[in-house]
Amino acid sequence: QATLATERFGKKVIVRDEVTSTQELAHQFAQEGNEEGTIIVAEQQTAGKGRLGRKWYSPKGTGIWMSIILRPSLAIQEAPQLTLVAAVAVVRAIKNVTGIEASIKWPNDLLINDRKVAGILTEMQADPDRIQSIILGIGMNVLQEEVPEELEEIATSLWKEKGVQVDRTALLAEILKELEWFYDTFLQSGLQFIKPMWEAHARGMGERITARGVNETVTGTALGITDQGVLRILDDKGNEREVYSGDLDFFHT
Ligand code: BT5
Repeated sequence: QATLATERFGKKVIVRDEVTSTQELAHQFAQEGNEEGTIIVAEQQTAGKGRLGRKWYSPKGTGIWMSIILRPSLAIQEAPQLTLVAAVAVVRAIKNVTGIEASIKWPNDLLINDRKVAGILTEMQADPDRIQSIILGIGMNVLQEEVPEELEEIATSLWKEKGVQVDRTALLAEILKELEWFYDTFLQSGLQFIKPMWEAHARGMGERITARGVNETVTGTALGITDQGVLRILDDKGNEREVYSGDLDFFHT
C-alpha cells in the first residue's frame, strides 16, 4: 500500500502477474489511446528486454518491472534525453527510500558499488515528424538474494547491497513522484537544469573511459554531457568527440 504524490503518473496502473515484457504491453496500451502516465507493472517478465535485443532478467516477485506511457511534445531527436532524465529521477528515488547513493553509468545504467541495480529502456513510436508515444521502461533489482551466475560480477539488488527488504510499492510510488517532477521540469526548461545533477551522479566523468557507440568506439577522458545529453570525450589526439549512444567501459586504475 502506498499513496501516490503524483498528478498524472500512475493515475492508471495496470498490474499483471506474468508478461513477456511490460514494454510490449505498454506499446499496445499506448496504441489503444491510453493517456500519458499510464503504467504497466508485472511481477515477472518472461522476455524482459534490454537495449539492442539484449535480455533483461526479471524473476518473479523480486523487482520493479515497469513501463510508463509518455506523450511528450518533443522533437524526435530530443527523445533520447528522457533516458538521462529518468536516470536522475530513479537515483533520487533510491536515495529517498533507502539512503543509498546510486551512480549513473551513461546512458541508462544505475550502479551501486559498481554493479548494476537498475536499467532504463526508452522506445519510441513516431510518425516521420511527430512522436506518438514513448514507452519508458525501468527495471530494478530489489529483493533478489542471488543474481544469476552469469551476472554475478555485474549485477546487484537493493537487498544484496543493504540487507533490507525494501517495499516495492513504496519505491515505485517514489519513482513515479520523482519521474513526474523531472519529466515536467525537463519539458519546461530542457536539460540545462538537470544536467549538473546528472553529472554529479555519473560515474567516470573526468576519468579515462571507452565509449562503444553504434558506429564508432572512442577512448579518452569523459568530459560530461552536452545540453542535448550527448557524451563528450576528449580523445587521445586532443579532439573533443561526441557519442550519442552506446556502452561505456571504465578503466580501473
Ligand atoms: C537495460 O538494457 O539496462 C534496460 C533494461 C530495462 C528493463 C525494463 S524492465 C521493465 C521494462 N520491460 C522490459 O522488457 N524492459 C524494461 P542494457 O543497457 O542493454 O542492459 C542489458 C544487460 O544488462 C544485459 O545484457 C545483461 O548483461 C545485464 N542484465 C540483464 N538483466 C539484468 C538484471 N536483472 N540486473 C542487472 N543487469 C542485468
